[in-house]
Amino acid sequence: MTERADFPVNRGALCGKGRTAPAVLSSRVRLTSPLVRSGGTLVPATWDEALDRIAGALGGIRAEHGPDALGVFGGGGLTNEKAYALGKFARVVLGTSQIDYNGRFCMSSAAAGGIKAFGLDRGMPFPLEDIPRTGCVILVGSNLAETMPPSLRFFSELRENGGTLIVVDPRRTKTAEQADLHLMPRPGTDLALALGLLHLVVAEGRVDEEYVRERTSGWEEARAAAMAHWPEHVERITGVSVPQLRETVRMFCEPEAAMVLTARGPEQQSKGTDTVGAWINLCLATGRAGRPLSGYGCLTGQGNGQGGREHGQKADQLPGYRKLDDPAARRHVAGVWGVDPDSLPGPGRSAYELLDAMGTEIRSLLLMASNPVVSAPRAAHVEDRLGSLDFLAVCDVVLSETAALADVVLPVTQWAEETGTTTSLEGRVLLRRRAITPPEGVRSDLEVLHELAARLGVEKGFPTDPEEVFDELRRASAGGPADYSGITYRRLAEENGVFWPCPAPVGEATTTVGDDGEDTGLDVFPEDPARDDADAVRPDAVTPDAVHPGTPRLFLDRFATDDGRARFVPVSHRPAAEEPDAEYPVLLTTGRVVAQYQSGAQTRRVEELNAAAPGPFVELHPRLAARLGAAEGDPLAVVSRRGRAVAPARITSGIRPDTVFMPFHWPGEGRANTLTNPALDPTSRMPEFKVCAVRVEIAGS
Ligand SMILES: Nc1nc2c(c(=O)[nH]1)N[C@H]1C(S)=C(S)[C@@H](COP(=O)(O)OP(=O)(O)OC[C@H]3O[C@@H](n4cnc5c(=O)[nH]c(N)nc54)[C@H](O)[C@@H]3O)O[C@H]1N2
Ligand SMILES: Nc1nc2c(c(=O)[nH]1)N[C@H]1C(S)=C(S)[C@@H](COP(=O)(O)OP(=O)(O)OC[C@H]3O[C@@H](n4cnc5c(=O)[nH]c(N)nc54)[C@H](O)[C@@H]3O)O[C@H]1N2
Ligand SMILES: [Mo]
Repeated sequence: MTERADFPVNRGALCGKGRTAPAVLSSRVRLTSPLVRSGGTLVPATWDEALDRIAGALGGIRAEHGPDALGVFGGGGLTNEKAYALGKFARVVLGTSQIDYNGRFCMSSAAAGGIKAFGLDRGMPFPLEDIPRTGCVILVGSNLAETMPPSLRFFSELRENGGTLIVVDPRRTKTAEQADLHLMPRPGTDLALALGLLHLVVAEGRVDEEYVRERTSGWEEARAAAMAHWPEHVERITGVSVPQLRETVRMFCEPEAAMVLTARGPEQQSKGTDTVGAWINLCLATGRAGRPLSGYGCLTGQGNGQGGREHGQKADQLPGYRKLDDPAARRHVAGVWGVDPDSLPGPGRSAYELLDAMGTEIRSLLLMASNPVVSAPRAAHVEDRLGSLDFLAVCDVVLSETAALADVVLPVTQWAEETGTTTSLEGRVLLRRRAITPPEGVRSDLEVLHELAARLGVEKGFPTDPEEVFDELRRASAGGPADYSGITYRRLAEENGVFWPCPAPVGEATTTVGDDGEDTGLDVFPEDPARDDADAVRPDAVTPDAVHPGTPRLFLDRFATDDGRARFVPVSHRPAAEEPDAEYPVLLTTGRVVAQYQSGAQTRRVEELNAAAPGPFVELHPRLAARLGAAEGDPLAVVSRRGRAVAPARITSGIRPDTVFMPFHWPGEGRANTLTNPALDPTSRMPEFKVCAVRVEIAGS
């Protein structure tokens, strides 16, 4: 793999997972033949047999139980093209409303918070390159030293330039070690923390009154809510001392510009949306949004965490970040798809709710790019529900724990083996050309969808060429919040990515480029009447008459709300869905280590990474260990209301004494998600991965 030193997102650096990715690709463990279940075991089959079996099963279940008995589950690792095609497949071919994806477990709270406040969700409204030039960054619940190692340099540069870094994390992580100030709140209390900071901002007269007046709405209510959160009260809830709260406010407010960046820590809570709202309120009250080098951003997760949430694999969404229940959006997208708007189903269940309905309302699942047996909350229950389906089909690169339960497994190509676009956390659309030849026997997800559609009676509309899919995606997104219509493969090849929104010049026909780089002469935008009635807000609502340069920085003139003002959200603190009690006295939080990726389906199959991170562990404070009589390496049983997991003790003073931490990368006995609580955020439907109550004991004693 080659590294590009000039590339702005990672500046040529690749983290350990990136460097070892080719090992995954060439590995013996790669699936290269379809598998079908026969007499209880998975046996190799031809592609035709496997595809026929899936189409037959889905068609049969639909005839018997109706289209909403067919579930579809996608992933934020899919390219934009594949995510788009999967959403279209569900609605047009299967006719089901029951589609969602693993991004629901990832950035959904930040997305919901951003839409409420700014009218738009783009992870970061500015490029990462702005970070070194701001004055202060509060990093809330991100361990980017392990989860986005190449980005760490932006924060080192920030500090070299005289800026300060504040990290909010119940653990002293590698990231927290870089900080000028480390706040260690009790898990699940970030909402109170942000409210306490806002209280002090008001009390100390640090509100940017002019900004609040001119660029926001809803301040009075939000102010009143924050004033109810006295610093001393917040100290009691969070464990962060009043002097530390004051120091945070001083560091954040004194420089001319500052940022708040959140990641999964505060977001993966049953109040994640409100928590994000509270941090945004802090930015708005201090005039730190929609101004140069200032703003709120969410640090993205998966390979295509941003693009994967824009083009319709979400339960309530149509391409271009349109709403499925918006009549104008339905008309527009149905026009592009050549179907009757009334034939499009409405919004479906969110990821966990969909998985939970398996075996009852949901009779079959088509799953692409996720491994919920390991990664879903209350995983033993999800595993049981998967087992109760009439039919499960999984497309994967390896035989994941979930694929191993399937009736049919299809082996697919992955990133370096196929061309496609992804969108970075900054909204930068990137083109990745196929770099290596896929192993014999595998097909792309696009080919799978094409073949299944044909077998289910839809011959057209599911091309296998990614560029053709992208050109349709452009049309479907035109006029929507995430407008890609002015972005072409040709531009992406020439430029260092293009930031959406990037509308196409109106009236000017754009042409597609064939594989050989020649103009095919096809009009991508024949007069499209539906473009006019899209009423979604386009942030920089200018209609370019020439090539649009893309939008690296959003909100500088106005926010994407109807009146152009950012909206304060009045929020109050509330406890986690499950608080410690006599029976379950300890808090469990979960997360990641640098050498493993997600459910580990791929990284656990790479020797170098396994050597670095061979298995699960329970991180705990020496005081808690002493109370249990546990020594380093002792097997600990962690028990919650959902189940029991066992893993060796890892004792460190870098964690709160009331909290234990487990990484979630492993199946089996040490599976952290056996324990986690599927309590959902009412808006984002995000499960509470980051807080639940447990009891810890020495296993086997
Ligand atoms: N090596 C590696 N890198 C990855 C991934 C991976 O699996 N492995 N996954 C990718 C994906 S999809 C994602 S989403 C990102 C995630 O990236 P991060 O969000 O950085 O990852 P996490 O480890 O889940 O959580 C971050 C931190 O939140 C802290 N935390 C726990 N509870 C709380 C709380 O209540 N409040 C606060 N403030 N903090 C809390 C944890 O201690 C942890 O250090 O990483 C991406 N990069
Ligand atoms: N306890 C706890 N649980 C968590 C989290 C947490 O912090 N704590 N974090 C949550 C988050 S943020 C996330 S993003 C999820 C992630 O968890 P999962 O959704 O399980 O994600 P992966 O492990 O990346 O699974 C991706 C699967 O798709 C396969 N794959 C890769 N590329 C392709 C492709 O192009 N096509 C197809 N068809 N398959 C492909 C891989 O081999 C792998 O089996 O976990 C969530 N679960
Ligand atoms: Mo994620």
